[in-house]
Amino acid sequence: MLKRLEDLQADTLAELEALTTMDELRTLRSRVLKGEITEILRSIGSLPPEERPAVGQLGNEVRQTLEAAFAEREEQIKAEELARELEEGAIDVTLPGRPVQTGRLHPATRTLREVINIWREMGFQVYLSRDVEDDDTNFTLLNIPQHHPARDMWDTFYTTRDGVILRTHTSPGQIHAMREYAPEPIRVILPGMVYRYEQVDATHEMQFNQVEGLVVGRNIRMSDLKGTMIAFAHRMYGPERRVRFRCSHFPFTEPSVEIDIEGDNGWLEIAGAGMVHPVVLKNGGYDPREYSGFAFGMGPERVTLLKHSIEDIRYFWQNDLRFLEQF
Ligand code: FA5
Repeated sequence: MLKRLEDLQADTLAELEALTTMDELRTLRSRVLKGEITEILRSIGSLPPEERPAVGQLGNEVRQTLEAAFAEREEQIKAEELARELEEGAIDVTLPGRPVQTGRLHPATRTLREVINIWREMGFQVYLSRDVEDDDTNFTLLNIPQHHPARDMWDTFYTTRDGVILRTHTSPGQIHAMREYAPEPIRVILPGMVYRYEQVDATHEMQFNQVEGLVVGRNIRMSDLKGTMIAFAHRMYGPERRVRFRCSHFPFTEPSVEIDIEGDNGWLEIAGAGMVHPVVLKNGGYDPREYSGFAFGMGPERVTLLKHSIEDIRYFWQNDLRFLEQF
């Protein structure tokens, strides 16, 4: 029995020296201290009485020695594990950082915001109007009766609901704004998407933004319209930029003009405009004998084409990163 105790101590100390992890140490500790030694000490009762004191004494000594050895080895292993963790998890602070991929605003959104800000600085409020319109507001109330040939100016996306369409321009918002504010004076812009069943080419898209402008008050004149549009062009493109007004026709303005701005690729039409037609003022709730107004509708995508000398409007919605990343 004494020999068994001595062997157990020697073997355990050797195993303790060899193991390297806390898990192994815990397994060994419970096997030896809770298992084998306890078993030996319990069996003392079955020994001849004269052997019992020696075995009991050695048993206790071995247990104390091993407990101390386990405690000491435990400290060592914990220190080793900590050192290993620190080494493996070490951060090399001299490595170059990984670049964070950030998105940016779409060039069309950026110009739209720039355009809106210029109008805001010039005293215009933003008025949001709906994308889905009824035929009346998009056409009839804007002095474009049913079956009138002027409807052909805007190729329309119809819905399955009778009379419900996608707005072909932001001008129907004029009616909503006037009906909300009449008879107060108005100075608003109405930005938003418009939709046209259009033959797509370098300057025409099916879906594009417009920024409508509407000013209504007493004594608003054509010269106010011209001065305002020139002031916008100069704020957007610089004071040297040339602007020209061409006679045109829109059923909801009289007289009507189209506004071109000169760019690297020649003149580009960026807006239609004119003095609000008396019929439209009346439909909006203003007495045309007392009130007058001007309105315009510009295409911010066209404004962007001009600003960055982009040759084709189709780049905007093709989602080609080589194009988009340039902005
Ligand atoms: C209109 O839509 C009129 N509602 C504008 C208006 C408002 C006139 C108020 C008078 C008073 P037009 O179809 O020309 O007009 O379009 C206005 C502007 O939108 C154009 O000058 C152009 O800048 C832009 N635009 C028109 N069609 C397209 C298209 N297919 N793709 C991109 N931009 C377009």
